[in-house]
Amino acid sequence: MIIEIKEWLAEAAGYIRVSLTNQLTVSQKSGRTDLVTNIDEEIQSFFIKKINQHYPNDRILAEEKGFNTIDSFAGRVWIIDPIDGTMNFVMEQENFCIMIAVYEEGVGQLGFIYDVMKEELYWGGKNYGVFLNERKLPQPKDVTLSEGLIGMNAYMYRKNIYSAGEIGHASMGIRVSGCAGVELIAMLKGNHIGYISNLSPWDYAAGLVLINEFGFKYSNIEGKPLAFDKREYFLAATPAAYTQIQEKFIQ
Ligand code: 2AM
Ligand code: CA
Ligand code: CA
Ligand code: CA
Repeated sequence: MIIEIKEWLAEAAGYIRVSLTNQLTVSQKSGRTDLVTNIDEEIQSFFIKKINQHYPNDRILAEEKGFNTIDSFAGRVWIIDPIDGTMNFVMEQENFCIMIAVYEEGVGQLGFIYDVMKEELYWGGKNYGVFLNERKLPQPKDVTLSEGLIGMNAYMYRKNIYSAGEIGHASMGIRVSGCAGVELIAMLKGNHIGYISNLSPWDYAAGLVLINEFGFKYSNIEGKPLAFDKREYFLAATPAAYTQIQEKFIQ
């Protein structure tokens, strides 16, 4: 399964890179800053077709076009974000990812975050470790809040939602990439100590499999398990920073 998924990702990423030379069709979803392109939809359809061909009994949860709810997490479930960071895709032509997760009976088994323009695939599985392309990544250090950079959602920072502004000021600095995948990659590399945002299940499903391998802590921002059925405020961090954020700023 891992080899197959890697082949699909390589094919999809190649298609996306070529598509950047053509005119994109960009539409608004809920508003001016919530975009979808023809490529998001084509890439999602590509993966759904592959999964239906090879694993016809599996369920699929994906961001676009009628796949964004699921009746049950029983059996094997694929969770797909065909382009994470669509705004970056449209405006920057970089800093966007393809994300795929495989869950079984609600437990994350495999996660893939592909930074398309850097051609960097971060992937791994339960009790398997985390890899960047073919190289196994080392465990990041358990750094405290005051010692590291933290990724944040710009709106939460600006409005100080759940004290995001104060948490940022207690850290070494905030970073805002506009892409959940890029933020979770920064944690896997040990560059960021955490990430605070407002996310849907396809934004975090793959990343959780990977950060879990490294012992990062994660939950909704109030400390409850992530629901996987709605958008909610999200916190992931090193164990040390997670505890500090919960105790000092949230509760
Ligand atoms: P997306 O590009 O796949 O929609 C930063 O905005 C991050 O939050 C991105 O990873 C983006 O994923 C995600 N996000 C989730 N819901 C969003 C929304 N309604 N508007 C903008 N970004 C959203
Ligand atoms: Ca979107
Ligand atoms: Ca996303
Ligand atoms: Ca998306």
